[in-house]
Amino acid sequence: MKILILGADGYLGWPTMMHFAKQGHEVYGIDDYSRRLIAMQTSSEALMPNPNLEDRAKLFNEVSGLNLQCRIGDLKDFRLFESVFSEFKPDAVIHYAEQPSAPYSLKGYEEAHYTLKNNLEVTHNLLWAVIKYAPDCHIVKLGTMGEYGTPNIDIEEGWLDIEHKGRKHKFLYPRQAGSLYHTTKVLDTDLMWFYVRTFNLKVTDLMQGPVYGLSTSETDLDERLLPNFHYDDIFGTLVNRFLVQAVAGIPLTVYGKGGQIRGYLNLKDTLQCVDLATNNPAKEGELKIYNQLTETFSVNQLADKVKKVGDQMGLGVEIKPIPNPRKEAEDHYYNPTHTGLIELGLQPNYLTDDVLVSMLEQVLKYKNAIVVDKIMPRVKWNK
Ligand code: USQ
Repeated sequence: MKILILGADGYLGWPTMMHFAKQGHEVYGIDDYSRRLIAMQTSSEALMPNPNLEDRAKLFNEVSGLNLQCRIGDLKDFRLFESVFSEFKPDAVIHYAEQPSAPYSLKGYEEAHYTLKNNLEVTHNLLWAVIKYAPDCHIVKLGTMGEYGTPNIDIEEGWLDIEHKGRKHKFLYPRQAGSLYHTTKVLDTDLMWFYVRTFNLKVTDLMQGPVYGLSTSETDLDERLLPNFHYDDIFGTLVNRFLVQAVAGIPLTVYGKGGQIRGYLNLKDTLQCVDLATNNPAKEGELKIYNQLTETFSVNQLADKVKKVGDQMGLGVEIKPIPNPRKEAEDHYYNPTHTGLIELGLQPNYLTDDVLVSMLEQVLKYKNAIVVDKIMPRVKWNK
């Protein structure tokens, strides 16, 4: 297949580029380096040095012999889509090109406005590029489990059958997100559903939970191919942050009561899921939705797991709850269905002690690069 990856320089985008090339596909990636820029502006740089996208592509070519095409540009400009679609004619587009940080989206007006504008305009431009230039192209869009929020009923896989006054209808499962970033993903979903039912597009929406890890078959080829691994309060996701805190000797930053439950997955499983979704495309006029997670944990359970393994490695890990900077439920029901991707063949890599040990060993190699000032929450919206 000809696969176009939007957001190719990101934590998920870069490993996805290498993965699809390894599977024998023709891969083209686009990125505007906005994550690198925001990281610099907010002192939130990643732990390991990451060569720029074109240099990474050259390195990957040297170690694997495989070719990655790259382009740096802003997908808010529809002319970039027009140029790439007429040149490359993708069979599938993997869309990661969004501002992905909940704290950044609520840092202030400028950041909120940027997140809203960037995320919706890129999604909307993509939909029109497909309508105009490649109506058969399958869009695989990264959504988020956070779109659903934490309702007091089971979370279904995207849709809900409603019976009301004796009549039945199937609707998108209700969404009520906990940050502006997550809300842009809800709005994306509505945009996609409108264009799917109106223009018969083929779209798969992957409702993903927080991802952890840095190892994939391809990143293991060379340290310089590692994804951008963040541990700061802006881009760092929970497990990655806890690993770095354990190594740096900083008490694990449990926010509030620590009863917040989310559905987590290993970076390796993100690649499996995106691969399965791409190889099992939606039909014309279909919006397929999968809940992309492999297991659920509360913040406290994760802190305990990291402490147990860290202590066995002699790190002397402490846990210290701090006031929650976010407005979110700290003690709630959470039971999301996640069978769709398993039925397609997903073989989960669970968060075992061995997986934690190997991630801690990787982080230990970069212990001296950890900047402690990046760890405590600097953005608060729980006023
Ligand atoms: N949390 C802590 N301590 C910390 C950091 C986070 O207790 O030091 C808590 C948060 O309050 C939250 C949970 O851990 O309850 C998860 O936080 P997170 O920062 O790992 O995840 P989140 O902000 O929700 O966002 C991340 C990605 C986002 C993706 C989302 C999936 O940044 O792009 O969409 O995970 S989900 O959470 O399912 O919506």
